[in-house]
Amino acid sequence: MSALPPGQRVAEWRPFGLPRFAGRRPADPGPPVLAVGGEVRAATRIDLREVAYPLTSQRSDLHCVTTWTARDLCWGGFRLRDLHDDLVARVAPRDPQWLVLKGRDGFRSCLSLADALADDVLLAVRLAGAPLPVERGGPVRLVAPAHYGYKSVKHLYAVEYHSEYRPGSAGWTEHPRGRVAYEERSRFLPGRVWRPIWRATVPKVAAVWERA
Ligand SMILES: Nc1nc2c(c(=O)[nH]1)N[C@H]1C(S)=C(S)[C@@H](COP(=O)(O)O)O[C@H]1N2
Ligand SMILES: [Mo]
Repeated sequence: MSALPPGQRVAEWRPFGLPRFAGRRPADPGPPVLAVGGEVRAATRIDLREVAYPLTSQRSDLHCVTTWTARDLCWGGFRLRDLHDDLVARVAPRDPQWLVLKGRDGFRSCLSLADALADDVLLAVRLAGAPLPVERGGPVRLVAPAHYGYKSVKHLYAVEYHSEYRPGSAGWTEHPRGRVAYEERSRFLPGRVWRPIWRATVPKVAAVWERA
């Protein structure tokens, strides 16, 4: 197994987010259909039950910015790059630099397009050999293993192209790139300094989750 990135600790596979989202579940997870829009000439919808992109599987770790890591998760799904390649001509994004990703619980994030086109960025529809359960972000979620977990939006229903970075639900605390290898946990302070600050939020999020 690969080494743990700086500042991370192995944890049990645990569901997590920002405190205000930890207790939420989408009332209706809905079908695996994505609305594609933003700064485009023509918006469209993609039904993932009908696409011809190759289904791929991968084992990867999930690194939450609060310093826990869930190891060796076996995802199945489509490469985001295949979706992008398919879409570019159809929606004609004007100056695509960033993707805004939206989840049905109201959570959203923003990933640079360059990062989103990496081999290991998936639209996951399966986990451990079964359809992705709603607790893990079903019916479809993003998986971006090289980035902190806040980029891996669960219950994904919309993908938008934008020319500029738009902060997600974590606001200014979300790093625009959020690369784990560079410990881009947040802005303004080095990642090392953010470790204990983020870690201190864990009990609160855990309590909210337990109650939900
Ligand atoms: N829709 C949605 N996606 C989300 C979140 C959320 O609260 N809502 N939390 C994010 C955070 S901070 C992390 S660490 C991962 C956790 O994924 P898991 O619940 O599968 O462990 O989901 C990310 N995606
Ligand atoms: Mo997280």
